[in-house]
Amino acid sequence: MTEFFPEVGVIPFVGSTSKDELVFRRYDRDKVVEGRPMHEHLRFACAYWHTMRNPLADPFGVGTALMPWDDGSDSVENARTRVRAFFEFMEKCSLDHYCFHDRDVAPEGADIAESERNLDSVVEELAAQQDRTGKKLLWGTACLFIHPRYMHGAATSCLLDVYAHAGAQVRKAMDVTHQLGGSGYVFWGGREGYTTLLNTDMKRELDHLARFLHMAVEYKHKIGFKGDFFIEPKPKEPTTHQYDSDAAACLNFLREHDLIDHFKLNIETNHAELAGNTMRHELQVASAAGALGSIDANMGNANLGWDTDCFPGNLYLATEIMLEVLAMGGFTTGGLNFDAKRRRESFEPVDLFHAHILGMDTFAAGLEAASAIREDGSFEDFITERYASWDSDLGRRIEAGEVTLDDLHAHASDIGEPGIPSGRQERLEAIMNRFIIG
Ligand code: XLS
Ligand code: NI
Ligand code: NI
Repeated sequence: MTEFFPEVGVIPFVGSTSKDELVFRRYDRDKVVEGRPMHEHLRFACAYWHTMRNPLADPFGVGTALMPWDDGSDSVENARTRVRAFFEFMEKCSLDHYCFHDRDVAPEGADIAESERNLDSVVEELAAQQDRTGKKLLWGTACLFIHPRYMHGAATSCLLDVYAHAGAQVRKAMDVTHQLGGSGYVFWGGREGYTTLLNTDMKRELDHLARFLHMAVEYKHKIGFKGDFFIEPKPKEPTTHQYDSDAAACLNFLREHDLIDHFKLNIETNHAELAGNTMRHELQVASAAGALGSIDANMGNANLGWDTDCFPGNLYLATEIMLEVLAMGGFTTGGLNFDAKRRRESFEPVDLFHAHILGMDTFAAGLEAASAIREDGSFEDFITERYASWDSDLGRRIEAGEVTLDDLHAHASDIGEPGIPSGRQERLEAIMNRFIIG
């Protein structure tokens, strides 16, 4: 157990009064909240690409991350060693799930056959480590954005041959996700968008994307994969405009192309922010459509307009997120995936622990605050009261579609000018603070 991170042991829960570091103050995995243990509510997942493969480079400087377990080569053996380091990290940090892209875990080969052999070898190691530790795969995915062949898109490429390569890669990534018992499979269209409309046939690209997703649904049934399919919205970066720009755009696309029954959404906080939406807005849009599947739990930086993928340390945000998760009755196949990277200056292995502890304690506190808010009922009562006029006979008939504009005209003429109550926003924000400050 001490081979890769000898300087850190299993992170214990010590409670909120402790001033120790490398401990959980709020994440008490078996503590029951609203009838279920914390770990079942939160379903934390560790992102392989950030934890094991992110060198912490930025556009101005090389990677800084120290990874003493990694020999820096592209060998399959090195890839298998990383898997063992990763599982030791998850064990020490009490992370029950993980997520990966095919190319994070195994090197791409000279052709498809070699890439698949490489992946199979690493998947063997992943399966062995899952068996040893009881950790589970939350979702798998295919990386359709790093290789130069995807510069014009993958499932939206102008080139059929590239589209075929993307199909081959997704097919294999689904196979291994199924093999590893993954509970979901994510489609994030990193290059599915455009940088200029001067060279783009948008309608044709979107139709191709829809056909691609239909093929994936067919393949899912063919291999008997029972997990959920998730689409992850993001408005921009790397392309100027990404087709899956936000939750509403994704839902519209899925409905238009008869895919709505086969997909849910994986909502990422930083992507919501880039789309100019709040995270809570995105979650409610998805939830209202019965399509809130999973969450990439990170956050942006208000001063930087790009995907900074910061670890989520914002209690207010975590509380809002957990309010939405609890309101939909909790996750089923999804969870909270830390799609987050340390800052470039936090380059030591121990910083991986500090970062995940920050995220886990923040969400544990958010869960408890959200549960207390629900028990208190102030917001629910306020909203019920705010819409109370709709509980009248006329309100019910409008909602049932039984009322005409003539009826509204008659009613409005009868009652005169309506009395208008305050929205009380600042009062409600103060109530929210009460639960967060404690
Ligand atoms: C990038 C995305 C990516 C997906 C998985 O911005 O968040 O990491 O979660 O492909
Ligand atoms: Ni993500
Ligand atoms: Ni992201």
